[in-house]
Amino acid sequence: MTVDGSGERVDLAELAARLDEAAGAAIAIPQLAAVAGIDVDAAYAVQAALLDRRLARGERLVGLKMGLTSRAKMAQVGVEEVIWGRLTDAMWVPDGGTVDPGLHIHPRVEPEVAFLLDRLPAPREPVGDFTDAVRAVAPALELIDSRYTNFTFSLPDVVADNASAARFAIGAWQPVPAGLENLGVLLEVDGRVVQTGSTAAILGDPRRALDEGVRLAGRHGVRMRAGWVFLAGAATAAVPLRPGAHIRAVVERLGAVSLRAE
Ligand code: OOG
Ligand code: MG
Repeated sequence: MTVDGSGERVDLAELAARLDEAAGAAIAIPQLAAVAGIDVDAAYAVQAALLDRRLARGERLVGLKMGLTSRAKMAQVGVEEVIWGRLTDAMWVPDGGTVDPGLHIHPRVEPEVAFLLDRLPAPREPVGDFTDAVRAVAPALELIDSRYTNFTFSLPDVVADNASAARFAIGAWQPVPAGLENLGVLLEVDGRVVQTGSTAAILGDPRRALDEGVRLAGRHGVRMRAGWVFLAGAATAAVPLRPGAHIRAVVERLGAVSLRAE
């Protein structure tokens, strides 16, 4: 697969291979978008090629994640655009499960809200009736791990890198609670609160993240399906995942989800 970004022909599959190998070896690589001359659209094509490599290994696409839907996250990484990425079954850690930080480059964790999707409208239409679109809601933790040196990237770089997706855990699913747009969120490390926020930090209302996801993924021909998981984006900045740490995210009225680092 090639594009003519700046007159040069760029092999998008080759860029995907570099990112995939960096993730597999847990060794950071330099940013590649500027050198390769790829824009955001080409970066989403790299992301799709990265998913193809996972599917070829037998992984299954189970949903989508949003990224940079809160000011705290945008400020942390210096990229001011909402992005999205793909989630596979291999990234899913059971609630209370263990992850090995040594399999990642510089893993960070962040508290999120997850939706279990139901009937979604066509990509060009607003989600409208959220109760039709979403079967259940849960507290979630995302473990992100940029494949780039120093966790530093441009917008096309982070898009190509599947929005830094690495692992995620989801707590117990439950009915959509009243006041979803303003629930308190805590991130705890070893029982100590290290970040506090609100679901309001996620585009003013995490439901808006679903609208954005339907729209943005739709632009690239991806239509969300019933049964998929959707991560609305972190409500606070992410914190480094240290070996041995016990991580817990608590969302008011939704309960908690946890994972442990080996
Ligand atoms: C990009 C991914 C952002 C979120 O929830 O905002 C993200 C990054 O911070 O590396 O997952
Ligand atoms: Mg996230």
